[in-house]
Amino acid sequence: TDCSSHTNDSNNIKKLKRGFAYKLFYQQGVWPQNASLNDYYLAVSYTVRDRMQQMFLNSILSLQKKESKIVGYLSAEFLMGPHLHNNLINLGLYDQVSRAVEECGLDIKQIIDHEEEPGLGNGGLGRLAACYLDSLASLQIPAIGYGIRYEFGMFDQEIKNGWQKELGDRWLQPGNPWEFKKADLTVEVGARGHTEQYTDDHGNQRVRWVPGGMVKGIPYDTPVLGYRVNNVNLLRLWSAEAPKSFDFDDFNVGDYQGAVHEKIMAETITKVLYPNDEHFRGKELRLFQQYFFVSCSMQDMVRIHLFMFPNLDNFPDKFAVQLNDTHPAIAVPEFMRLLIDVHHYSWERAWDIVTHTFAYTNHTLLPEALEKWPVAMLGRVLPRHLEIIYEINSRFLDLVRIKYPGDVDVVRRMSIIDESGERYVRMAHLACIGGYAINGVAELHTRLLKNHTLTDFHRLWPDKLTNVTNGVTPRRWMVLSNPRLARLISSAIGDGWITNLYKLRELEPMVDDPVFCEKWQQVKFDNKQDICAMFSCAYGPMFNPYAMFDVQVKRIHEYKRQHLNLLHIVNLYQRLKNNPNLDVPPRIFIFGGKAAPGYTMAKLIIKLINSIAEVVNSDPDVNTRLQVLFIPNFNVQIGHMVYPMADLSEQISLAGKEASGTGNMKFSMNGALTIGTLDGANVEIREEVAPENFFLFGMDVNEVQELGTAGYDPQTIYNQNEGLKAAINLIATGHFSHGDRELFRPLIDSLLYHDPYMVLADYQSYVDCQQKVGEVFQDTRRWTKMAILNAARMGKFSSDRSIADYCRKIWKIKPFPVELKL
Ligand code: 26W
Repeated sequence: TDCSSHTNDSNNIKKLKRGFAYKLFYQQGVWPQNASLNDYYLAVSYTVRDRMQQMFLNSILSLQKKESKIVGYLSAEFLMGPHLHNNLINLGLYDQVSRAVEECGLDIKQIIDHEEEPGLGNGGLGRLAACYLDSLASLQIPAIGYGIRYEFGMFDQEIKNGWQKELGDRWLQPGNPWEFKKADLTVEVGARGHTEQYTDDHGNQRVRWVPGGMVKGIPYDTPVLGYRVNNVNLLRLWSAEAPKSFDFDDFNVGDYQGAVHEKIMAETITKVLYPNDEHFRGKELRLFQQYFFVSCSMQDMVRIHLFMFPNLDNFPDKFAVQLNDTHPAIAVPEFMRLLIDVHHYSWERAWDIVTHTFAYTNHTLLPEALEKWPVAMLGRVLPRHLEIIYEINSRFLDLVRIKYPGDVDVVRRMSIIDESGERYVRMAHLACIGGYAINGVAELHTRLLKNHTLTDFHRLWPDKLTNVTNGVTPRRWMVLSNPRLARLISSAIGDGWITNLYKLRELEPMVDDPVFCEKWQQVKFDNKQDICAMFSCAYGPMFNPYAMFDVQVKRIHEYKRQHLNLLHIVNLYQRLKNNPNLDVPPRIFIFGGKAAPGYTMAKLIIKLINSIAEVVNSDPDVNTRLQVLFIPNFNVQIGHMVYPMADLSEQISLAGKEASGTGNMKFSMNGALTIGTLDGANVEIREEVAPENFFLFGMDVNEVQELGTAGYDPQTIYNQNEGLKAAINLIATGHFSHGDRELFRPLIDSLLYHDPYMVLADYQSYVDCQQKVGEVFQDTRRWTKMAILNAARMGKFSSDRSIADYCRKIWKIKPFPVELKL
């Protein structure tokens, strides 16, 4: 059989090569000798895509079976990352395609790296949606991810003179081989206009919305493979187009300019992803983006449902619709409108269907991130929806009044309309009221939702709010990005861990096997060397793979406290300058992440990182033991390199601010130890790996709260802590800015006079903890044991577990394996 599988292999490789040549010739229109790398990337991708079609079409067929319930995952962001590599892994074709490509005289890595990643998300929330699509397919749960096909995704970041510069992300330019345009599934979406009452043919009083304008929504489908299963799910992204471009007859008689203008206006709707993470801005175009994709998606699900059933009575049995944060919460009034105005349901029956359809995931506690649209704006853009929201609210508040007689304050607090000043529609309230389930994304986060942010809703409906702790997919974040580690693990315990991450526990006894431990260290070392080699092009051969790689990659935000990390670096720099014999291991501090273009303080933090790097890296007194590196343009692709090479993972947000974090999980799975606060999922990670394998520092949520009410004064701390004072003063006096004392003043002043995220309060605890980290790192055997135990205990943080929780607790849906028939 060995021999026959070998001939199968070589047969398949022959077929793959023929596939490449065919695609080059017929699809790309080039001879192999004239083909560019892009031609080859496309030819290989189309060949691989063909291998998915059988499963894809059979899966679509099975969606149309009455027995299977479908998850509709509504998300304004899907940060998928590159497709080719992932699809090769999920198909089990990596080795064969790699050899076929090699026999064409090319390198599979080159081809894989050529892909322009679809960065249609800001960070955590968008990447979570992508991990969940992977797990849904792998667990054989029928699902459609619905979102927006932004023409420009997350901006590309360049660092110029230490500052962030934003460049447009033209990801579709080279051609996207993974999507199918489905022109025949186009839908129409209205905007603006007015509503009117009328009497229908049967004498019923009805309302209709007469939109002022229409746009077309065109779906583009991307297949989402599961890991070694036949199930292929669907990512359906909507693109906006003008309805009758260049048709001058109807409205714009002979008005060429006007017609073109209308077309341009329509197409701006899906032009660009808003790059603001955790900060709400009430931009009208953003509101319409949200409504646009939600309306397209709801119409699409209704169409699918009516293809199988005579009416929408049983819609909630067929679809579980998840709202990924409040960005798609306008789905609640939109579905009411479709049911009442279009399908002529009564309010009561429509409400019953709606409230058995939606479930809402909350991803943030930051007040500035909560979406609230000015009533006037919402009424202008979506007049019918505002009426429906008012009616939902009025009926809901009646219920509240009956539950809490005489309590006018609770009515004011729970109302969908915020009437404390200018009137706003609170989207979180709409999502809570319009669905049957609400969830937070980590135990601590859910507890805080229950006790603070959503406490009134929790009191009203005690069973509605539950926790589903986030997870990440081990396919992309281990198998794909860390092949050395994946091979080592599989050679020790088999490869069952890839689909059942709890199996990593079988690694625990290996901590006493010195050979295994050495191999583990070698993997980490090789991963570190890879990245050193990569950066030697840009920086010269300065990075030392024996140093500790201390990494913080995530969006740049004050609550995540990159500047706390910096204060420690400056302190270490001063100690090294003062004492050349200081007994600390060499360390490279690595940062990566994007700042929202309008977030001045975050951009200043990036400048400070690069300024410190400039001084420290060129100072021969310290630069053999302390280096700082800012990796530009952190995205999924760079994440593939970063998580596997890290020794230390920085998860240092102020307790109570990070809803969950998911980078923390990716690091730990790849054998990094965490220095972190008791925030988000750090709490559960520490619980799983055991306290002795986690570097904990800082205040917990209660202490943060107590300090806040007692009155927090950062200046007192500054005055009482010599090391801290010296570090801040060094920055303030212009040591890292060529003597310029003004440059970093806004940051320094913010720390000294406000310090909203209590950086100074946690400073000493952080520095002390970092001291301990350094000591443990010098004991290589101990560090390695801790690292292995971290990875071994990451079972809980597979997105497979998260999705299984959603299925059981919220969606009430079971696996539905796809069978292949020709
Ligand atoms: C409207 C402005 C805006 C835009 C994006 C507000 C909030 C967001 C996202 C919800 C921000 C986000 O990505 N939140 C992150 O979600 C992750 C997945 O649950 C969590 O792990 C992170 O802790 C949370 O910050």
